[in-house]
Amino acid sequence: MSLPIDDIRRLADLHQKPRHLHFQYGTAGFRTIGENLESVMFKVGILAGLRSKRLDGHTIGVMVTASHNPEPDNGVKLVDPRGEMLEASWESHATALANAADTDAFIEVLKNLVKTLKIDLSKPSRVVYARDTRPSGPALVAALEDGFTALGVEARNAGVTTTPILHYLVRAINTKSTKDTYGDDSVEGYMQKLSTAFKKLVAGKPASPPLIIDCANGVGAEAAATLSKYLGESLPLILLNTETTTPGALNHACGADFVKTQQKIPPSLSSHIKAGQRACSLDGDADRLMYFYLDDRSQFHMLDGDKIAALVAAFIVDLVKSAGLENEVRVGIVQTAYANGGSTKYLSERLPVRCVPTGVKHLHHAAERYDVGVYFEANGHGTVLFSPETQATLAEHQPSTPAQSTALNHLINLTQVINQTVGDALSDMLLVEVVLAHRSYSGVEWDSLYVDLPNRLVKVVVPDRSIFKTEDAERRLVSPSGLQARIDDLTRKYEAGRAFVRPSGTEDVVRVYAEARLRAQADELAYRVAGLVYDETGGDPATRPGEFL
Ligand code: NG1
Ligand code: ZN
Repeated sequence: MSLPIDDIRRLADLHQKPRHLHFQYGTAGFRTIGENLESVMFKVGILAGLRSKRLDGHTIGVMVTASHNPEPDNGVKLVDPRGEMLEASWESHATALANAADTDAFIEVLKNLVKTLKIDLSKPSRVVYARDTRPSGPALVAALEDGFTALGVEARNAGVTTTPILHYLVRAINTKSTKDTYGDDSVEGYMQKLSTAFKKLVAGKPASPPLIIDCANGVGAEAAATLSKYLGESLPLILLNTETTTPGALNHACGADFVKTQQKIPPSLSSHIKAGQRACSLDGDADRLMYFYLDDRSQFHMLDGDKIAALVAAFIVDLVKSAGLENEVRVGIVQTAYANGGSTKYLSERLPVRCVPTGVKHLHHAAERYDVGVYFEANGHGTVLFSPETQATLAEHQPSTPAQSTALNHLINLTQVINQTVGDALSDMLLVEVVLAHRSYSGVEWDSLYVDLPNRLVKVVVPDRSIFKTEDAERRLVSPSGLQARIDDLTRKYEAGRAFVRPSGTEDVVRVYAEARLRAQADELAYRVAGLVYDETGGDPATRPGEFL
């Protein structure tokens, strides 16, 4: 069987690549201004179909979103059959297809792929797809659907939903009626699974005061509203920033990325939040989560991905011990260089900690190597993975006391409340609420597990970020030569100073991170390192260091 060239050609002609643009499938898939992405969507439709054929007709996911980016941006990423990110070796195939200049070139690349990857075109191809609430979404989805039509893909439209729900659906569809069944393959199935496990985990605990959720004016607002109905009185939620149809509102002065990068409360929440009341922010596709609270003096306290990892990991370790499984089940943590030094110190005194390069695929794969792998990026993206062996151990273990039995049941329910396919703001939120309820913690006690070092993240626009090469999980530069030594000389002058420079995988910038004992020192170190980067590369004068955060 060969490719349906006529259908592909006819539809490809309708979705021509803009001449001047180069696309790259990076850590977040393809991501750029939405109106430039139509040709990419069409091609991704075909690529997803081919990947499904290559994997024997297993269902592949396609998510149309630009996450925490501003509203004019959009993007697309593929999801592999177990609900995980696309296998890394296919990223370059995606890039090659997206950059084929015209229909002829595109068909050539397709034929080559089919040949070199030995794709059996007679296999079925199945895809499930969804989008977030961005205005550019419908047109892009239409282009994606043309890609499905061109290849004859059996495509299931999951409508407007969050990234993690789409990942859940992919896994649920592919494990349906198997021993690894993940849940019913519907949004209701997801809601039912999470809320049922949550209710069991908090049964008998005093009711929590209401939790404020900043929904970033994105698709998380709809999912959170549905979840709230399933949770009922077990967790009262107050949903704010739910304006999914107001132009320009998405991620604007709100959401998880705003909270993390600005290190302050979204102004839209100020009049709603009382001293001590906990609140959290989702990002635009609900896969990142940031908690925070205001203290009695209205001081803002941020509980980011590192604080979530610390809270959750310690809780799981305690449950493993109480269940009598400390010799069988080893809990470990995965972080990136952006993890606050305070968190790394706290965690490594208690657990094995690994540092990996930025990007969910690195974290996820490293976490799979532990029996229970807890991974969170400081920006609030993360989850907990229980290895198949550990899940079997939990299912088979015979507790010898009632206390062991209770702890074991809690662990089993945690495997259900946690979305193990990908970071999931709503699932992570339930997980945090479980731990807070069990520990009787408010934000204050949680925050006091360790003290964050003041830190600053800045970006520098440079003519060519590809000259920046790193090693040691991106903590050191190997190129441009000599720059790392100058960063080291500078960093040594600051108490508890740490700084590193890496090229972004999602934006055309170089990122500079610095932390130090005192706020003013962290800021100064960040700006001085940014200055070094700027001097090295003759950065764009419009973006001198110190003028951007
Ligand atoms: P880049 O642009 O490579 O720094 C950003 C985030 C990552 C990850 C990806 C994917 C920071 C500093 N970087 O990557 O952690 O979330 O986006 O969305 O937060
Ligand atoms: Zn996101």
